[in-house]
Parts: sequence; structure tokens; C-alpha cells
Amino acid sequence: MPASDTALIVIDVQTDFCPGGALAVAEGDAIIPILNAMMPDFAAVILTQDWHPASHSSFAANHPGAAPFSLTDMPYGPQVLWPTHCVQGTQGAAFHPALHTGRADMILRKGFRPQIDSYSAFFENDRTTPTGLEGYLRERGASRLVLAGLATDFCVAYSALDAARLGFAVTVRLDACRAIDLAGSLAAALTQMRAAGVVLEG
Ligand code: VGL
Ligand code: ZN
Repeated sequence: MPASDTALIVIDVQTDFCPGGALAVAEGDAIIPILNAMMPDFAAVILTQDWHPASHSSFAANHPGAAPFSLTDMPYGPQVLWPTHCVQGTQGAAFHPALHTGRADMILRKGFRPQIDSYSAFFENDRTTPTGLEGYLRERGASRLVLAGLATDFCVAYSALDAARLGFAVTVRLDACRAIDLAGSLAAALTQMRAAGVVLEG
């Protein structure tokens, strides 16, 4: 059983990221039994939820002529343009029905500002606008974090890298993650996480 200073952060296990969803991650739902089984072992459980307005600037549909999965330049840097997904209040933005949400102490929504995406649970994609999660975790006494969820190479990796930068001891449970893997993004994310001192398990 992980110690009382260890929090589990479950990233974006939402209908749109699971098979049949708008931005489906292959086998995204396969991790849910593992996540449910992990939850009772942690002093704190946080779920994150990608939560975009329909006008969100990360949606290809809001950039005339742009194809989904193409890159654009935003004031804060390069940004992948995604299929429309996780629109606030829609079924696609809901947690997958098999995920045990009752054990969550906190649900953190991110990506709600129209002009900026937020892969990380800690900072928006400008890497400076905080979500408030760091303060929550510190006030809960958490110094060690275990991360899992969707997708390994985007929201999980960005969250893990930010957490390591903030000084948390970070483990990513790869068996409880699945990746989008766009143009080598999974290999790059694994390399970056290892270099940042993130422990990759499973
Ligand atoms: C995610 C792409 C767009 C994720 C969220 O949860 O990894 N990926 N929005
Ligand atoms: Zn998103």
C-alpha cells in the first residue's frame, strides 16, 4: 500500500478517448479495471477531465481548411489540431461509465479556456498558467504522485513532466495508460519522462 504522502492522479478516462469516442485511443478502456483496482490503495485520488468549450482553439473544426491531427502555431507554441472532443456537458466529456468515480477526492477540469489547450493537469500549454492542482496536492500533504490514464504521450506525459519539474516524486504506471502515438510521440514522451527522472512502471 503506497504511503499516506502518495496521491493517484487518473488522467482523462473519458468516453471520447475510449473506443467509439471522438478521439479514441486504442484500447483506452482496457486500463479501467486496473485503475479501479488501484484506487483503494491511495491516500488521495484525483481524476482529471478534459473539458473544452465548443469554440476551443485546439479543434481542427475551428480552423477553416485545417485537417485533424495537423499542426498549427499558437502564441504559446506549436499545437496539434484535434477532432472535436470532450465538449463541456456532452456524453463524450463524461467519464467512461466503468470508471469508479466515487473514490475521487477531487475532479479537476482543464482545457476550458477557448484560446489555450491544457494537456497537463498542472499548467496549460503555455507551461505557465497554473490549474491549481499543485496547491491542492501540497495542502493534502502529497509529495509522491502516481499517474495513469489517457493518453500516455499527451496528457499523462505533460502532467508527469510538470509534476517532476515542480519537485514531486513521480511514477507513471504504463500498464494503466494507453497512447495516441502521433508521429513518434510515444517514444519521444517516454524518453523525455525518463530524462526528467519520472519512474516508468508496469
Ligand atoms: C488529450 C489530446 C487532446 C489527452 C486531450 O487527454 O491526452 N489529448 N486533448
Ligand atoms: Zn483535449
